[in-house]
Amino acid sequence: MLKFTSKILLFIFSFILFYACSPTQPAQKKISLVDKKASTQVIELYKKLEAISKKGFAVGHQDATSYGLGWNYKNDTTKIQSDVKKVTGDFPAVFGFDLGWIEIGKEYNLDTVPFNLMKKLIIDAHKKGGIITISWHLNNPITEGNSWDKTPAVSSIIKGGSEREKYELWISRVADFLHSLKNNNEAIPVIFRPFHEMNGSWFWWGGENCNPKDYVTLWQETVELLRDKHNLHNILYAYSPNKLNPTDNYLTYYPGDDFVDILGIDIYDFNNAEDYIKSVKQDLEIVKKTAVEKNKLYAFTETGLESLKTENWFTKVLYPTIQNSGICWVLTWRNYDTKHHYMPYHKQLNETDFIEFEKLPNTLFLKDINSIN
Ligand code: BMA
Repeated sequence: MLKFTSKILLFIFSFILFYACSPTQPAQKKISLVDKKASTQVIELYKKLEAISKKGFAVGHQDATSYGLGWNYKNDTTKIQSDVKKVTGDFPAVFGFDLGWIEIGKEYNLDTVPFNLMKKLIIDAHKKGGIITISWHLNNPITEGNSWDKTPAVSSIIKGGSEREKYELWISRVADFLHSLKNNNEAIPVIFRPFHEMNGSWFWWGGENCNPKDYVTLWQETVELLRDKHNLHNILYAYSPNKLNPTDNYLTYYPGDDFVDILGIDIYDFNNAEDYIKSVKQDLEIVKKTAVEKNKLYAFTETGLESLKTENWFTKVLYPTIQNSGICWVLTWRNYDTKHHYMPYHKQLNETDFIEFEKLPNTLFLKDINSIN
């Protein structure tokens, strides 16, 4: 038997030898997720997003398969369609859904998508290799008005608040839905993006309607309810403020490194390409810098130009602005009707431009992300 001191020397020697022989590549930074018990699929999703960001960016669409111009899945569940697919021949890589109204026990969300069909579409998107991102336009818990009812409510739903019990019930309904997302008995990994655009004052959880301290508490307690009380381990959490105004700080409402997996931002083009390009460039630079410091991924969580009236918007406005930004994905908002849509459809002004956009080297649609390992 070796003597104790010899054992220590042997250990130190093996340690030095091991590192001396290791490849010279810099050590990969360790992934640190909000959920230390995150499923293998969640870890794989995170790595996939990282791999995507090195090749370009995944292209996403809100309610991509739920409805589009002239069709609605709930009226014909025999085929799964998408305006993006109709125009380009491929599905988007990211599929956005919204859980608004699940909290009040409705059978359909605030945009009339039935939750049982949403579940089918999420499972289908996952089976296709797509990435799922879920927002939540929840009602105001004080008034039961919608998300845009500005009556302050956040302090009432955090621990000790008068509506806490109601909020816990609401969360349990969200949890039940997220628990039900299964493929071959395995939980489908999703990106959850609640309480978005909190630096604006249009939702009850943001700006003048809520103070940042309570917002952070609400976020942290929401994560704890989903992760620890409801044992959900299929979630990545995304934080997404709206476009930063000159006095805004990206981190004012930041719930902390232990409560956020992906940094995001929402910026729309309000028919002013010049302003849009400037804000997107400026703000994505801030998001990138913050994400790099924190060793987290980042994404352009919502964007678009309502009705797409600017010609060549995708190739001339969006693409050059985000091409080298390092985002994992960009998601445009929903195609509701001819006045409220953010992706082209057949004969829409930007149809051919979007076909060109799909062919560009950095735009990754469903087939493209399926060939990334
Ligand atoms: C908004 C609009 C609304 C919609 C909401 C949630 O930006 O599209 O019509 O209800 O998103 O999807």
